[in-house]
Amino acid sequence: MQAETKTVTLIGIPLEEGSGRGGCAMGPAAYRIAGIASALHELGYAVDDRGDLRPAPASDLPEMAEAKHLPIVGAFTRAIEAETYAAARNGTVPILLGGDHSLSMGSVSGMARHAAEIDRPLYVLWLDAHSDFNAPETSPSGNIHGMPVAFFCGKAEFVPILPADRPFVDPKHVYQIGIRSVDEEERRMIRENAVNVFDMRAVDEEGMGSIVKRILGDVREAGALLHVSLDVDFLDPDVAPGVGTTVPGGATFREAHLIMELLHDSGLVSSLDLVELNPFLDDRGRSARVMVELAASLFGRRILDRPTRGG
Ligand code: Z70
Ligand code: MN
Ligand code: MN
Ligand code: MN
Repeated sequence: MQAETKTVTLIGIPLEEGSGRGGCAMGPAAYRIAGIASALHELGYAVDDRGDLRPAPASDLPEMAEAKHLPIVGAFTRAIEAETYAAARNGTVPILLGGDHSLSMGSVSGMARHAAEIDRPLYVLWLDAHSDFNAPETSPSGNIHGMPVAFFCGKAEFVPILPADRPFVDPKHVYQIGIRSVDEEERRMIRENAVNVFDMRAVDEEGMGSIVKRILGDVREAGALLHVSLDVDFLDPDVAPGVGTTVPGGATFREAHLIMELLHDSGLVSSLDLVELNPFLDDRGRSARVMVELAASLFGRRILDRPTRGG
């Protein structure tokens, strides 16, 4: 069945400056203590832990009130883009251990560069309470973690962070589930750009399984790579309290596990972000452990064997 051992590359991102508060920088340490490497190793993967990226602030990027801590976030974007691209190009699955959600400006851009080189589209599954489609001009907070989707779709014009010829993700290839907090201008942006948004009402009316199977059908048909970005606040605060912006009415433990199991069965996932964990706000490591459990499900931990497509 498995011809060779698949490698996952862990990349720690101690970044919190995109979020407007302290704590997310402790995320990578919490994931390691919660046993992310051993969980993946037990599932049969070779685990290459690259440690934590710690780039110096970029001296060519200005401080901006509309995009706070741009020299730091921009330096991380560049380092993450390069590291994610290299990991994927080497045939491994990059897993970004965040860190706030601004890290996805780098991870998704790195995957977009890899996908373009192998001539395949990149699709993105965004599991979050928020759409994160603000631009510096529309953001009510100036926090860059509310902007990564607009950035990697080429819709948030900053001063140049990455090379001008970088490939963008088509917003029509972005699928968002769990959405329940969107700013006014942001709502207009996601509509204008035709982002595929499944808000909590859609989840309640249609069911998580049906939505995810439909999305995976689109990805398979397109022959695309699939990047998954999991924000802790996708989950209900009762399940995962360790996050700066808790929004009531989130995904249940069971809904989140179902997504991960369907993703694993699909064999389509090329890369993963685990973001917004704030260990300072967590309840004795509970949210860190839930996130590690979800990652393990995505990489094949299961209750019982089931026949899978092509399996
Ligand atoms: C708001 C903003 C956000 C995450 C909060 C919030 C964005 N839309 N994203 N928590 N992960 O400030 O742009
Ligand atoms: Mn987010
Ligand atoms: Mn969020
Ligand atoms: Mn298309």
